[in-house]
Amino acid sequence: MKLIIAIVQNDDVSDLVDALRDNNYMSTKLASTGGFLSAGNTTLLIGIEKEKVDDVLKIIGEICKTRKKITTSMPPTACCTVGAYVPQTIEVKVGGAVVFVTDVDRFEKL
Ligand code: 2BA
Repeated sequence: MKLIIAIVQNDDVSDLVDALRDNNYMSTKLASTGGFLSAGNTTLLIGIEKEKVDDVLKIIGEICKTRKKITTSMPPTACCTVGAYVPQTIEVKVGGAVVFVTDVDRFEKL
């Protein structure tokens, strides 16, 4: 058995969970926050048989879209600042999805 951990953008979650359910794949949604943008995203846990991993990855790839996000650079620490700080904006591409596939040693429903 495998566990797919998929970090997806909140805008894609509803469609993705629906598509997984339509294909008889169970998933668990966890609210999460990206370390770089400090913005909310969603982590899905999907436990499945090894042979079905590619099918699930295909569904994720079809639904999760790449988007551009604008973020503002952090101000330097007060100790080193001389004069006014002018924030810089940075554009980053987020997604479609960041996916980890791991082995499951044991799966039980107790
Ligand atoms: P965030 O950490 O908020 O990152 C959002 C996007 O910012 C990333 O998109 C990437 O394009 C950019 N980014 C991240 N760190 C950066 C840096 N040090 N310098 C410049 N740009 C940077 P994605 O790569 O699509 O990642 C989307 C979200 O997936 C991430 O949100 C994070 O929550 C998660 N993630 C990505 N890689 C991960 C990893 N290796 N381990 C755990 N979570 C990861």
